[in-house]
Amino acid sequence: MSRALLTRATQLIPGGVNSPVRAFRGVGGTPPFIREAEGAWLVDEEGKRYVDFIGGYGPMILGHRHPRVEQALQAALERGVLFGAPSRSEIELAEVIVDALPSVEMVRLVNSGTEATMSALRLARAATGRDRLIKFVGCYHGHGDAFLVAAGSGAATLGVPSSPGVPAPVVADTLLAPYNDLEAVEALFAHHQGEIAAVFVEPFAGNMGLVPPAVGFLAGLRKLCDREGALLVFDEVMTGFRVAWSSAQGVTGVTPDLTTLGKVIGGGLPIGAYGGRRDLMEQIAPAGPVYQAGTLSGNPLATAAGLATLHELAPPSDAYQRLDRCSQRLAEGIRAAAAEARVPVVVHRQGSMVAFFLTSGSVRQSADVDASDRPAFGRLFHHLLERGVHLPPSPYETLFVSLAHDEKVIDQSLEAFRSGFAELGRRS
Ligand code: HOZ
Repeated sequence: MSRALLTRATQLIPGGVNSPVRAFRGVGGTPPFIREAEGAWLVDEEGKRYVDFIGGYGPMILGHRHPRVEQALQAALERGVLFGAPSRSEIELAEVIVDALPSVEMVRLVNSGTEATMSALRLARAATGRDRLIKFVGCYHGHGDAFLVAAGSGAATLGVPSSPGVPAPVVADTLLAPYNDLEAVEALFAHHQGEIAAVFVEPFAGNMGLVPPAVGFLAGLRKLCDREGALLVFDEVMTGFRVAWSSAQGVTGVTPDLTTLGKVIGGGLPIGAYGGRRDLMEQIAPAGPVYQAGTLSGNPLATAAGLATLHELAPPSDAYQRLDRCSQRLAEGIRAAAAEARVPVVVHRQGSMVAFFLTSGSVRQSADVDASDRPAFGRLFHHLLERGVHLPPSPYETLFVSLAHDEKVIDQSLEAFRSGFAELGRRS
């Protein structure tokens, strides 16, 4: 059935999918077409059930069809889906964000993470009067032209980290450094004195698997930006309200000038946001001259789903402790399963984000992920899929655990990991 649907989809939609990584190019084979989802489970068109570690690529932190989110959506639906005029729920969502993230004094809602980072870049350039930016190889900040250089996620999976159609002059101002390499950043600042508007970074890189910042890396970026008059922009589209209520900036204790958000703050509906210091955000139109707009921005359904999701996560709830416990069980279980089969593996976890790399070396930057055994990842992926465990189909993506995952679901998944690693072990 999925094969027939893919054939039909491919006639109409490029590659049969509306986002490249869904096409399984990194692992081969045919993606199951998903008919519905509930809690920690996806159900395909044939009725086969899968433990879901894709989590919608991050937003589904409560699991699928959470009753509180459904009620909020139902109520919002009854009030109307789009006003083209200001509404109360936009303020309420902004209040929650500003309250949780002290670095964010003002926030603008947009429709996707891509929009958020593009807009933050425009603001950074306007505020500093400089054009250049630094980004890290393997970090992914959406598909905006300026960021589509050495990008992670689907771009890395497909081997097109820098896309045709992006004019050379547009990326001439995008400077690259390896993730976790402070010296490389220092050298770029030295070489381009007074020219760099901003450093964009995923504080926990989640688009090359999951790669944590080395000790002192983010604090070092903060220091360099302050010294050189550049802005530090944390891309927390993935990590925002995912790794902790205080997000990556709270966990690391490093304060960015601007933050981009998305995913969790929309509870599964399309949303993005960027925010930061008041003096910067007041430069955005109509408060200031930096233009950015959107017909659907602050959409009532997205704000309703986002608010309901955030209310479930907000302190004093023990949501993050519960997410931590389950995710730790998964991470430790993967490590143990690989060790039992003598398959070299590196496992990283931050809150409910988990990644594993089939390699014996350490993983500090995207070149380390490139060097991992990607064909073996593909074999393990399909072994798991057959047994009803659906990982994101690429070693450049992160697994997401939700509050709907419990010990039973994790243990069931680990059973499949154990047999999968055993098979890999037998082949090597
Ligand atoms: N940042 C998301 C996961 N790496 C993007 C998902 C997608 O490209 O579909």
